[in-house]
Amino acid sequence: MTDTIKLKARDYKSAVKPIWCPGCGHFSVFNAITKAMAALAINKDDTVMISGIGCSSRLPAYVDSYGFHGVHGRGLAIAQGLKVARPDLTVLAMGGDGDGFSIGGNHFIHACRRNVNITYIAMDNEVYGMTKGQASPTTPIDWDHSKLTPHGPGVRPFKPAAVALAAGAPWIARGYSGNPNQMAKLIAEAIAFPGFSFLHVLSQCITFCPEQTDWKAIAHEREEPPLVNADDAAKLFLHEDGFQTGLLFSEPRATWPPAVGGTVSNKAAEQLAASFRV
Ligand SMILES: Cc1ncc(C[n+]2csc(CCOP(=O)(O)OP(=O)(O)O)c2C)c(N)n1
Ligand code: SF4
Repeated sequence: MTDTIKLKARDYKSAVKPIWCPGCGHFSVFNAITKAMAALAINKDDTVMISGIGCSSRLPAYVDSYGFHGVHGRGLAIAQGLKVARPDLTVLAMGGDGDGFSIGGNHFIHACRRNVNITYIAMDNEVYGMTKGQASPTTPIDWDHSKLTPHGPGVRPFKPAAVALAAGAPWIARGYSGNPNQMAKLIAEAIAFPGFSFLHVLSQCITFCPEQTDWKAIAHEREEPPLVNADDAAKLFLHEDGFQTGLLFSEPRATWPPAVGGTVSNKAAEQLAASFRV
């Protein structure tokens, strides 16, 4: 089936209803994704959402496109493999801070380095929401709400934008669940960017971190244009407060895999597909 009429954001929602807690920031990311898909008039049949495991990773089920709810921390591996095999598809990977920066941290680093043309949306609520509120890699050092870390995790939080930059990500932006229109714009830009686009979203977990409603007063849109030089971006990411939103860094570079004429890799993919047929 090919879409022939211009679809609205709601047309990109599947019949599956989200089971997130009322007030969860992931609703906002979901709405922004469907808005961006409508703005770009994306063909659902050519689009795939891929995730790991977590509350945030439920998102592909709610979008009326192809989807793959993968294994914890492995969404990026699946997404990159798919894009390499089917470069014609629009591929979005997504998940939480636990999924992407803890168990999936190595995939994150190498996805930034490899620069396959996909979009990665990390919904960061600084906690493991699905497993009931343990500290994650981005939890503040003194967050003392979990019985497992009653005095706080005691380790410095991971800085996703700084790590992405150091690993070679060519496009880095930050959104906030309280600003869905800005997020929709960023997602559309991320999809259009020719390379690995990393969107770090501050997405509140209202259940285990109710104090994150304070983000409303802290998150602020960056007024300056995106940085185009990694040295400047390094200074920004190491010293900023982490609540600056917008497109922060963009420096396009060659994607992987390099063009090889197509026939060799297509043949390999055809042989692999044939081996699965009975
Ligand atoms: C291999 C493996 N280890 C651990 C788990 C348990 N587990 C499920 S979701 C999750 C963390 C989810 O946190 P996050 O990715 O931050 O997403 P959120 O639920 O906060 O959106 C964990 C540890 C699992 N499913 N598989
Ligand atoms: S536990 Fe937190 S992350 Fe999970 S659905 Fe509820 S509010 Fe969202």
